[in-house]
Amino acid sequence: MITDKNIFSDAKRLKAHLEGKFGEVKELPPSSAEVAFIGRSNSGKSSLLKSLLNSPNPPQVSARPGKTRLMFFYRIGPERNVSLVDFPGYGYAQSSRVFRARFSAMLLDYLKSGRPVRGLFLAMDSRRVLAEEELEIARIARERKTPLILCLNKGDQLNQSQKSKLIQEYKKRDEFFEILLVSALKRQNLSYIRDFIHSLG
Ligand SMILES: Nc1nc2c(ncn2[C@@H]2O[C@H](COP(=O)(O)OP(=O)(O)OP(=O)(O)O)[C@@H](O)[C@H]2O)c(=O)[nH]1
Ligand SMILES: [Mg+2]
Repeated sequence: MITDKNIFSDAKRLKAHLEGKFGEVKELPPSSAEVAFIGRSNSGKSSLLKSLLNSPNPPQVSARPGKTRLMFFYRIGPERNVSLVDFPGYGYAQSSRVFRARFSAMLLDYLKSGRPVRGLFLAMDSRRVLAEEELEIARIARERKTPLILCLNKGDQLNQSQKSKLIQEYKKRDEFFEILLVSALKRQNLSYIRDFIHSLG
């Protein structure tokens, strides 16, 4: 678990452009390597991408859960052929049953597709505990041998003793390729994610 508090600078942000927004996995453009930002609604997927990317069309962030309703497909470039997908979140109780089912189906379709997914960044509010959805994602990632990186987000909301406790707890887990304690808002500890994406291009 990465616990140093390095602040992610503007100079390190990845140049990206939004290639499109898609409601179905089969509509996604071809790519040779991609990573996806997945997780519960309101966990900060779009915020993480917003802090990581330098894009004329940055991901939309909202305090209201259920903001991202399509897959936002970004291409890192121009010299790298890596794509990033910002997913709608699952588990938002207030959205209609139809929407909830659609978002879960979208994610499952994606995870079970033959797309060249080189890494999955699973965002989670660090004040929550792992739920069945995250464990199910971990099972699928293991099956498809895709590195699953758990991003415990909103670390800025924890005090030092809460952070230490969290680190102790997560040390015992073995479902994840890596566990990061981050803050999208304060841009803390984002270098690992950036370097991972960078290494794919
Ligand atoms: N304090 C704090 N708030 C954060 C952080 N990251 C995101 N947020 C807030 O959490 C809320 C949700 O952020 P989003 O990035 O829209 O979350 P999302 O996971 O993309 O949500 P959906 O698109 O609905 O699935 C917003 O109010 C953000 O400002 C963080 O690191 N710290
Ligand atoms: Mg979003």
